[in-house]
Amino acid sequence: MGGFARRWRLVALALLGLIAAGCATGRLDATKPVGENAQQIDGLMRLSGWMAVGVGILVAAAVVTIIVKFRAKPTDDPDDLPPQIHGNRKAELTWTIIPTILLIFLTVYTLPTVFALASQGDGITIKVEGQQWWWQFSYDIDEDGQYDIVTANDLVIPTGEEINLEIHSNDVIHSFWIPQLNGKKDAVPGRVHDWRISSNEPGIFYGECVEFCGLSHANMQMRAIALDPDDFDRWVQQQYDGQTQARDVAPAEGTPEAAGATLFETHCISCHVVDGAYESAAGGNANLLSGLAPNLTNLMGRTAFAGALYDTYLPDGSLNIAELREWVRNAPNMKPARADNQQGMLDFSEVLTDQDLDNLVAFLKTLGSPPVLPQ
Ligand code: HEC
Ligand SMILES: [Cu+2]
Repeated sequence: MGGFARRWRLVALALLGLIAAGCATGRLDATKPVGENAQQIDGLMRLSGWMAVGVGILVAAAVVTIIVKFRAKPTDDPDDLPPQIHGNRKAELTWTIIPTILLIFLTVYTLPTVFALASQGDGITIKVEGQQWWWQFSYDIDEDGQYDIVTANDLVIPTGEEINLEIHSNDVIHSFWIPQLNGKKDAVPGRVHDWRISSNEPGIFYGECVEFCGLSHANMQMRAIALDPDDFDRWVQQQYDGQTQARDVAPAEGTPEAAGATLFETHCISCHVVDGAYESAAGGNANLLSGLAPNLTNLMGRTAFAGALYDTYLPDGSLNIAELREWVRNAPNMKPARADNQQGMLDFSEVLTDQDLDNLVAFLKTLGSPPVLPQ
């Protein structure tokens, strides 16, 4: 095979690779909308996409036709030029008017969608807080102005409702995106951005921070867990039960859980809230840039931890003790964070003994009950 053919084979392979990479949608997939908002965006994408395909085919066909039809023939005299023309009113009008009509058509379809997506839904309102590098969600279930439930990384929502989101940032600019539920919305410090999401079917839908926000930006993921309204009510009750448990039920003396609780008070309570007193969760730790650390009251009720980077449960349903224990031992090792401890958890590998770690994990296991999963 000659060098020429080999070069073309390489180019073809590279192109194929590029195309294949575009197909690998993974867990973030905007082409499979499950709610009203994402469906509207998807509809627009398809409309403009197919229009572009049509225009592309027409232009390519015209170029090929012209190349073939007007190519120089061997019999042509190279000095004999064809008639030299400047401007052609008909052609100029055609390629001005057609795109104008296409663009007006697209505008007419796009504008109502833009306004529809920006309007408020009739469902519950959830406060979303982005911070380096995890998401916090706060619910005011009884609508008395106080947050009743605060959770992290798992955004649990009822199906069939337009959920209103109030998107905040506690440090730098982030962007909230769960592709199957709606488009992107920035989280900007000092501002509240209204947004909404919805799902027509129960399921787990993956999302991520999509505005570069520092070291662990790629590890700032989340999961929307859409539950049937009955299951959602069960989840709310489960969260309340977890709060009561954390507040009122102390581990029996002399148990590993009790030893873990004591260690937790010594090493962890400066950042984490576990008593269900959610007001204090927002009180803030002065050492953290965001002021916040995940509320752990219902830790066992979440499918993932550390910015949804790690699964709380293994496929067989058992607790992912190995990674949870390693996280408590040396979190920066499992998720890069700034060395000055302004973000993320501290490295406790020099502080806690193996026995301490076992006791702490035993205590963490008492926080809430296993998640309510979509049916
Ligand atoms: C300096 C503040 C700070 C201290 C002290 C601290 N943490 Fe954390 N912790 C954090 C932050 C911030 C996160 C979120 C990190 C992330 O996801 O990037 C976190 C995350 C966690 C998580 C995962 C929670 C979730 O839902 O994602 C667990 C579990 C946890 N910490 C346990 C502990 C334990 C146990 C201790 C005490 C040994 C401790 N933490 C001490 C700040 C702290
Ligand atoms: Cu971010």
